[in-house]
Amino acid sequence: MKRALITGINGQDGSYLAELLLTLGYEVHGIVRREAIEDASHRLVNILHLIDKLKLHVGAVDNHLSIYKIVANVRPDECYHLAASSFVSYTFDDEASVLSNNFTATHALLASVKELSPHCRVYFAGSSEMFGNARFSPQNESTPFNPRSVYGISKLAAFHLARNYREHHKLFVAAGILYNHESPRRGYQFVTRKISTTVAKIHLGLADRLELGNIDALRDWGYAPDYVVAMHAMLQQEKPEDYVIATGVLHSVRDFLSEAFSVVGLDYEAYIHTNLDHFRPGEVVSLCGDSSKARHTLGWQPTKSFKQMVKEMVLTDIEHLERNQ
Ligand code: G4F
Repeated sequence: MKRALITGINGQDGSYLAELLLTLGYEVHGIVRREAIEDASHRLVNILHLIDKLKLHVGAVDNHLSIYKIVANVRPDECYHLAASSFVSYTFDDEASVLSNNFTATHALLASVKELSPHCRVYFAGSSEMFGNARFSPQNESTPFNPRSVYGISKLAAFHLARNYREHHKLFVAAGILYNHESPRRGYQFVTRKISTTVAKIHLGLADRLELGNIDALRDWGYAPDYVVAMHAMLQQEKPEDYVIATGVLHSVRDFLSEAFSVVGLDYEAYIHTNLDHFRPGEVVSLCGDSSKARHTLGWQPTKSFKQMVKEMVLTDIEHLERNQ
């Protein structure tokens, strides 16, 4: 039986990945913060349905000793490093935590794996934010990086570190350069979940407006459960490489709004209020991914359309709210 260790197991991607690996017969270990264990009903909500099947370890990913002890204890065959400060807006306000969480944590994990489990295969979660203000569109694995946020910079620094461990220490480290990916488990601060949950509230008479920033911003939005399939596939290849994972289709926040409100038969224009506080100082313009390499090498492809995904998010939020009313 293969043993996998997931950092960020209680997040959107971590929870879908844990489900996938359990289905494939893995022993699945995850690292969570002590606060999360103490407030499990909120902070472990994405994995509560799996909790009896998982082996959770309390630790802080940016603390070398903590990670070292967990890797020594688990001795994983595969390690998926998903934990990160990932909300781009917050990263404008708290640069030090972002750098520490995203860079130091990657170093702690790679260094521990190198010392203790050098045959372990590592997945590093890179991001389209590393391309930032990209000079070419769509972007692929050869497109030059040009990050515009501290989040993008921290991910890019960690990505280079991961490559360095691959090239100099011969560790099997594969990196996914993932574009936005959403689902009913997306954090509430991200625009898609903010919209789906507010549409659900409006439909149930619990809200009457939605405040947003730039609704003409464009994103390449995919479906999170599809993206964890790609992560796993990357670690099953003969050689560790980097892969862009994206749909290759751009939609605006306005498109998302229109689809989401149409699920409940409403016109979004009647509910939207612009809040300048939600505009970004360094907005990335039209990041769109070319995932030909992943499609060709991994046999990967998206399974759900944008429209189907938006519908699932809105309907799930309505169901959650009705259940908790
Ligand atoms: O949902 P968002 O906050 O996601 P963003 O910044 O694109 O980042 C996500 O995807 C990246 C690429 O995979 C990841 F690296 C990152 O960790 C994260 O998962 O914002 C999407 C767009 C932006 O253009 C933003 O300006 O929506 C626009 N937007 C407009 N009004 C808003 C709002 N975003 C948020 N969060 N809240 C608003 O009210």
